[in-house]
Amino acid sequence: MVVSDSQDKMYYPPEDLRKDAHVPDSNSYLALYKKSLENPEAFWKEVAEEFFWKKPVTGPVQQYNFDVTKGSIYIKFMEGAKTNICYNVVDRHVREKNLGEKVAFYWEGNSPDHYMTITYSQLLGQVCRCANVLKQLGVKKGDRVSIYLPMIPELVYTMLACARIGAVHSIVFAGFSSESLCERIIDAQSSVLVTADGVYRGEKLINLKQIVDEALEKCKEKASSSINRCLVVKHHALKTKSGAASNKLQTPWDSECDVWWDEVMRDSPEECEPEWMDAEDPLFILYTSGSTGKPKGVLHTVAGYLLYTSLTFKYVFDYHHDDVYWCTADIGWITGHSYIAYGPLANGATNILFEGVPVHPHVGRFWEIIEKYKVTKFYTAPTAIRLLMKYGREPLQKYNLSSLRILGTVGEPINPEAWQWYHEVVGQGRCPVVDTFWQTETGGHVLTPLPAATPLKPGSATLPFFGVEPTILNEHGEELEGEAEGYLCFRRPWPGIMRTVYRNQERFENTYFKKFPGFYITGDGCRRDKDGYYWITGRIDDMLNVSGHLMSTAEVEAVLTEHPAVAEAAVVSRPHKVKGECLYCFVTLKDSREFTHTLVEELKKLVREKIGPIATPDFIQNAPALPKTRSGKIMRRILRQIARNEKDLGDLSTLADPKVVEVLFSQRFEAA
Ligand code: 6R9
Repeated sequence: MVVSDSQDKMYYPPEDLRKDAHVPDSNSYLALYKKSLENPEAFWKEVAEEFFWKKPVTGPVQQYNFDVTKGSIYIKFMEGAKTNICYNVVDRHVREKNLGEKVAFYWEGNSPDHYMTITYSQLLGQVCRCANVLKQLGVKKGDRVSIYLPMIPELVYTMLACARIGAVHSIVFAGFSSESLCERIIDAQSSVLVTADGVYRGEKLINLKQIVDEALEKCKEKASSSINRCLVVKHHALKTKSGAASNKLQTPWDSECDVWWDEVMRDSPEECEPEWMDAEDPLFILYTSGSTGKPKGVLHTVAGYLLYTSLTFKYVFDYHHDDVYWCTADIGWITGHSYIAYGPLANGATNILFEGVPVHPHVGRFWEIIEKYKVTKFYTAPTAIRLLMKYGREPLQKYNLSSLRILGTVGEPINPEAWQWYHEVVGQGRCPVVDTFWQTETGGHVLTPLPAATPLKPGSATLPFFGVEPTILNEHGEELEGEAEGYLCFRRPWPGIMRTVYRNQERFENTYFKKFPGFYITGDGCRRDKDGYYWITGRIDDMLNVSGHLMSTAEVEAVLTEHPAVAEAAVVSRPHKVKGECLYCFVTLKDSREFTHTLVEELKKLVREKIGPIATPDFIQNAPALPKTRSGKIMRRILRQIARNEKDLGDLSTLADPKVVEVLFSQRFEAA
């Protein structure tokens, strides 16, 4: 790889990659990009030709309104066409492409002793069986199904089964607490919940069914629970070698509601006609943190999501038939939905489904798996890279990583140090690193390099994908030309963008379209450099990004103030070597309450229980008072500076009581 001498180091695509790449150079990228903006109808129609349509599109390919001042926001692609996404990502390969025997998934369990292979034909059989089971449990087109499963094949079967019968899946990451699960079930009004008895995450055994039962109990307390049936997978890897179920796990059971997966799947037929859906019918809901604290149910629809995840996967990872692709995300997040399930399957790719964690049973697990399956395309998060960097080169040197051709990152800005390490140590200098910027809301990559076409700059997500028109706005909503920094927005939709917030169109419009009429606002700050490259500078709202997971400060504050000793709480982010950002919390106690170690532990536990382990605060500082404006607004900017030990606080004149700051500074935590 050639490195230019300019101030921004550029990394040029390796020659051998360009030979058979889909987009082999920057001119081809520019020509296609131009076409995608100038003639989106023709561009997306051509992409759609790859897929099966029960009824082709006859009207316009895209219709939208992005301007709140002109009426309600809507986005439609291929409306009126009929298709089924499950048919396209599974049946099509078996029936039309003769790929039935091709491996769809290598499943690799938490323990290296547990693994299995699933071909496209086997996938089709299991998905159909599961679809018939769901029907038998009363699920109909349009109904919601909540899924709370670890990274096991049944998770993929269930989501595709929903898509097959036209049910809307709502997957909840199986690390979320019962409280979070309950909130998401109530919002989605799901009629069926699919879960497992338990799972090992590293050394730790988690009793999922118990968490589910607590969640359902809470649902009943808060509203009448919508869940009629709970389908429970017996996680076979939990069985001991002798075949007996692990005695460590007690699975609570309610025979009126609960059904064992194995029992109903056994007799379920392997044939199931797909439900032919309108292009704009809902496909899934996925909850993402919102700045008011309550999660937003991001809604994606059938055809646009299929076209977009399929095309981004093909181009961004320069997918070829003999690739072995691995994305280390969990399907509970959007990255797993788009780039473990739908995108790769739409291309008929061979994919790895990994249940474990990077450091179990040893810190070389990722590298071991890459060697074992000869992975060619590898996609992970900066937080994982930073974690593995800590162990140095040695764990990698034990394994053969020469199969790797392209590396990808997602989830948060990648610091140049981690980028270099990923490129030099993991990719041995041979593999382009595609830094893909996108969101749950965007459905797929929106700013990203194409590995054979885009020269790279470490830390930049580079240039827009086809159909995407980014722009940078200042505080007054003026579009900035050339080199600039401000709010990252988009001027028009692409097929994969969300359609609404489930059952809350108003929140959809307020969150993404109100601030700057005519634009979708991402919530991220961004700089465009002299070469037109985009650099994400981080969230500009009250959101935090811990290990690639987005959460809102308001959500954590709300939990902290639930504790009887806490009067007020303010949460800010502080940079963290591995997690990117971590939670630094200031709590003001009620009179007569004492700030003790026990209290700190109680508060951490509360957050873990209410939100989940990913939200566990790293620091909780006693704040006799919080810095506030005269109108009573907490000045988070100042708290952020205290947490980061930035002494130059600038203008404090709006503070009601400047002395507060000194006190907080004197008690701050030093680096961990
Ligand atoms: C896919 C995903 C979205 C937020 C997004 C931004 C941050 C994601 C990034 C990135 C810089 C990248 N983000 N990818 N920041 N560079 N390559 O992560 O979706 O969980 O909804 O988070 O993550 O802040 O707005 P989601």
